[in-house]
This record gives sequence, C-alpha cells and structure tokens, in this order.
Amino acid sequence: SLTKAERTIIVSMWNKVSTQADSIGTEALERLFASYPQTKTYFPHFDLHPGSAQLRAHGSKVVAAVGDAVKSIDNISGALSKLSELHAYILRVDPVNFKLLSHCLLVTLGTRFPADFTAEAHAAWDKFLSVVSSVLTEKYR
Ligand code: HNI
Repeated sequence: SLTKAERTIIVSMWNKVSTQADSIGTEALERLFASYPQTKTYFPHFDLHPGSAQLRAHGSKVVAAVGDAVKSIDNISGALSKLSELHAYILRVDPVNFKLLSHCLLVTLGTRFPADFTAEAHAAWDKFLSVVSSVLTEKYR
C-alpha cells in the first residue's frame, strides 16, 4: 500500500490537478483511444472523436472517480466499491486495459505539470493508479 510520503505527494498534487480535472480526463481518454485503439471496443455506443461531448463527459467522470480515491486515500476500496462492481459485473473490462489508461493518465499529468512530475511524483502516481486499478478489478473472477 501507499507510504505516507506517497500519499502526501498525491494529495498535494491533486489540488492542482483538480482545477483541470475535466480536460485531464478528456486528454487521457484521447490518448488511450489514439495509442491503443483496441480499447475503443468497450465504447461502441460513444462518439470517440477527439473533443466529442461524450468523450468529455466520460473523461470528467473518470477523473472525478480518481478524485474520490484521492479524498479517501486511506480507504480507496471503500470509496470505489460501487464502481468496482460496475466494472467487474456489468462492464467486464479486461484488466489489462487499466494499465493502458493509467499510463495515459500519467503521460497527461507529466506533460501538464512538468515541474511537479519528478521521478518521485511519477512513481507515487504510478503506484496510486495501480491501487485504484486493483480495486476496480478485484471483484473479477
Ligand atoms: Ni470506467 C464507466 C471510472 C477504467 C470502461 N468508469 C465508468 C464510470 C466511471 C469510471 C466513474 C461512470 C460510472 C457511472 O456512470 O456510474 N473507469 C473509471 C476509472 C478507471 C476506469 C476511475 C481507471 C482508472 N473503464 C476503465 C477502463 C475501461 C473502462 C480501463 C475500458 C477500456 N468505464 C468503461 C465503460 C463505462 C465506464 C465502457 C460505461 C460508459 C457508459 O457511460 O456507457
């Protein structure tokens, strides 16, 4: 689990991230669909063109959920339990895709906040997103 130092980095950087939450979510999804087009198969009902209203709405929901995890950083699985059931039982997203989205979120954070995105911050976000991903995939069987 996350060390105290890692939690401090995430929580303090979140104050900046949250001011651009919607556009960060949108950019991460645009990167996901551009670099890993196979992930588009989960969204056959969406218009996935860059900047589309559905893409922006979904990007904003994804980052809001990441924010819920930040706010409950000591109880991430409690904070995301409903979302975990949705991804496991209803959406049935293959867990490999969580690594791809986490990567795209990292790249987005790194390009938007280059001064904050030290190797230490990168590692903390990588670990945090892997905890979030584990929570969202832990109910799979
Ligand atoms: Ni995910 C719906 C959060 C990873 C495919 N997803 C959501 C919703 C949130 C969310 C929030 C909206 C729930 C609601 O409406 O009640 N998803 C997250 C988070 C991550 C994640 C925090 C990882 C960090 N989801 C993924 C991945 C995929 C994915 C990796 C597939 C590539 N998610 C979906 C799909 C939906 C979804 C599909 C339903 C979209 C819709 O509205 O029909």
